Amino acid sequence: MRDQRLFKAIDKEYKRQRNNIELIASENYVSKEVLEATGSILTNKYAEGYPNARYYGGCTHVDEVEEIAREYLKELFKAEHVNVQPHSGSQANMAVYMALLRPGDKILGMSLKSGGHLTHGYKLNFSGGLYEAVTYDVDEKTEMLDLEKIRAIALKERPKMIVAGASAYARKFDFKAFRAIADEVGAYLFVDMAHIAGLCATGAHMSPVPYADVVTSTTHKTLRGPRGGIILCKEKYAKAIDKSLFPGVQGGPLMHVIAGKAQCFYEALDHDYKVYIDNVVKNARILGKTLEDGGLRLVSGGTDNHLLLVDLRKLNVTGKEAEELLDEVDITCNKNTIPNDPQKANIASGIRLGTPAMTTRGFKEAEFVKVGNLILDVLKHKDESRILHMIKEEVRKMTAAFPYAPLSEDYYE
Ligand code: DSN
Repeated sequence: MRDQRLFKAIDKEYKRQRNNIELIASENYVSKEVLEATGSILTNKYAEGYPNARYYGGCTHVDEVEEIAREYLKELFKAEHVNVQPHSGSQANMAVYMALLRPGDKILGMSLKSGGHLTHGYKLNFSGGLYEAVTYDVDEKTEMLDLEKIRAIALKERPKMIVAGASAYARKFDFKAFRAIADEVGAYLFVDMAHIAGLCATGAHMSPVPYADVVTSTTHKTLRGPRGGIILCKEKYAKAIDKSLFPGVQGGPLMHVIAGKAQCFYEALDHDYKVYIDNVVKNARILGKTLEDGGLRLVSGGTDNHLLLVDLRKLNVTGKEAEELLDEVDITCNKNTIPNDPQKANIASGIRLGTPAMTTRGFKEAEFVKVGNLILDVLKHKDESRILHMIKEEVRKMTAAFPYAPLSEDYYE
């Protein structure tokens, strides 16, 4: 017996995902197989504990599932130890803090306004409430991280942990340099690679794994898996991390999601995934160039990864307006503050755009040039409904040519 209201809502969301150009930098489209594993009967099983040490009977087969996930993840990142149970990136991060720190200890992370994440010390998040959080910013002029400045802050503040990673930063992290700073001040180095995990896996970005004490990630961004988190660490922290996540932070693991993660890691080990990530990066560059050629400014002057932070002030449009205007023509993105933004966070002067999702759909450079021009047209003709209507039709044509149909139509209706 299906609840009609519920399945209609799912159907509408399916159609939105299918029809829209999806440019949210932290989203992606999973494969049919990831969807099948995540939607499998494993959702019925309780399995508190870890393989071969569970608190429930009947765990033989889910043990196998979790071992497969662990094996692939270790191989993907050449990690000494992994934990595939975090329900989310935030819970993975919480487990890391709880394993290595005591409340009141000092952490040094990238500020939210420079592109950092809530869990890197934001005052309204547990990380800023339980720990004494100090932050580093991007340089005012270059809008990039300046490792010398970060070193100076670390030497002054003497944090117990340095956090590297971001949600809205288009440039590379020098994890080796972060390691050197952490060593100089006797701090742990914790890297949250959630956004760039796919790039780190394939070599399109320096991997943090050899340098960091602990690394976390989500699995649904560039990694293209189900929503969830993971932790990778040096063997010497394995026990503390595992204990901190369970029973410290979580109870029963989501075995169906762990199965989805295993399938995702399996796919990421394939050569095609490397080609995909290379295309994600190429596509971000060309999208950025198209927007710059059309008169917009990119924060930091470009991108090295899968995302772009676009300053809209030249066109006299706020981030909120742009997000809404683009939504009207079925282009999905999110407003985002830019460094030293004169606007509040809920208005913002910029948008964040990412190429992972549409690259999965098969968009290449030519399509991203077109997408860039459509975005420019929307922003330059925001009051001309006839033009906006034409753009929406163009968007529909483009997404119809690169379909997303992981399951049969019947499933959704
Ligand atoms: N909220 C995520 C993002 O969109 O970047 C980070 O966890």
